[in-house]
Amino acid sequence: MIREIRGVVLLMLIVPPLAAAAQATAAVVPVVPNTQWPITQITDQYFSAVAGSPRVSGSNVVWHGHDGNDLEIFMYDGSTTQQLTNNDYMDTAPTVSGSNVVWHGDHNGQDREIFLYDGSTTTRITNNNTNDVEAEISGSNIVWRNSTGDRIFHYDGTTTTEISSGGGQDPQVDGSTAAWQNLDGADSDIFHRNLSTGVTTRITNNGYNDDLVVVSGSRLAWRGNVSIPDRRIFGYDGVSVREIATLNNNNPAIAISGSTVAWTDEDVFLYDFITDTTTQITNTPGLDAGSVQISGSNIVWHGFDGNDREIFLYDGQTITQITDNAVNDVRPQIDGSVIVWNVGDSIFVAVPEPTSLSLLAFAGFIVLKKKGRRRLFS
Ligand SMILES: [Ca+2]
Ligand SMILES: [Ca+2]
Ligand SMILES: [Ca+2]
Ligand SMILES: [Ca+2]
Repeated sequence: MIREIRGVVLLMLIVPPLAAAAQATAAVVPVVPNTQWPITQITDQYFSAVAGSPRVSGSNVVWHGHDGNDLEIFMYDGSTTQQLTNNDYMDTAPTVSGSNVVWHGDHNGQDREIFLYDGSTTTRITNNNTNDVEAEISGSNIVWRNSTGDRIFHYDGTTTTEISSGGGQDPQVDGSTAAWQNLDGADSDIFHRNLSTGVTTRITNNGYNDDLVVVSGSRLAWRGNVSIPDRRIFGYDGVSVREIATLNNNNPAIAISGSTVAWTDEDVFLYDFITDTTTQITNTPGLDAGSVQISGSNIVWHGFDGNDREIFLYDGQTITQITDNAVNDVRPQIDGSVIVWNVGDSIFVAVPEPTSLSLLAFAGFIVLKKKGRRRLFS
């Protein structure tokens, strides 16, 4: 009892005042069939769903697949598939930013190291005797966790810097901001670092575990495990912490892009940092939505259609049901308007057909180009 009271007092002292979570507006959007997003299967190789989704940046899709001996890294560039590794060790968990791909491999069958493929050559970023894992990349900034004391490292294309000296997990990076959760001896808190200035800021300091952090520019969102069963979504706008939502479900997926946070809490919800409003996008109780991802105004997730899981896309106006089949389509990722996901051991990609408007613009461009040429040579 005394401990409980102490805990409450402590919480009141160290938690900065939070804006109350805004009431969600239910703007439940009707679902339309997919008429504009042709689907291509890009591999039917063995794909370990345990290691996570395929990842996408621009039109580049990366994944690990089995070459008959062990796992290798593959990249599909929108038309052809390239095998980036060919060795005797397990290359897994790739992620991509532009033409830069990072992953970890258990080099020479020993501990795991981080590798970078820059579009032409592959470089080993780490060289030690312990596991380097959880690599993420944005532009030329790479972050990862080393298993010795759970230290977090940053590589800027030239230099490696230790950005957490211990207790770090789940590093994320976007542009010049890194974020991660870090144990403070009692529980985990959220930290972020400006990778340009080298300044690290502790975002939370409370008596419970904060995790699942996502980052977009200087904005963050994460889950606060306030108590059992009180789980909430919090956000940081670059200046202060705000409470975004109280969850019904303990295990949300959380994503962020620009000023928008998306999460699943059985249904799909959006929060906008600028307007400070929450919108409920779906209303299918019991048909749990999961694996939400966001890029700009495009949000993807998988949801149960009553028979199996399908991929859905909300573009700010309409929900399009991307898949409609009898198999489980799961773990979508999106960058721009390119969506990737997996079905069992296979990976699929959907790229929208040019709209009539962009076809017109393209036709206009050809006409202008021809006119220009004619003028040039006449
Ligand atoms: Ca290999
Ligand atoms: Ca290592
Ligand atoms: Ca905490
Ligand atoms: Ca399906």
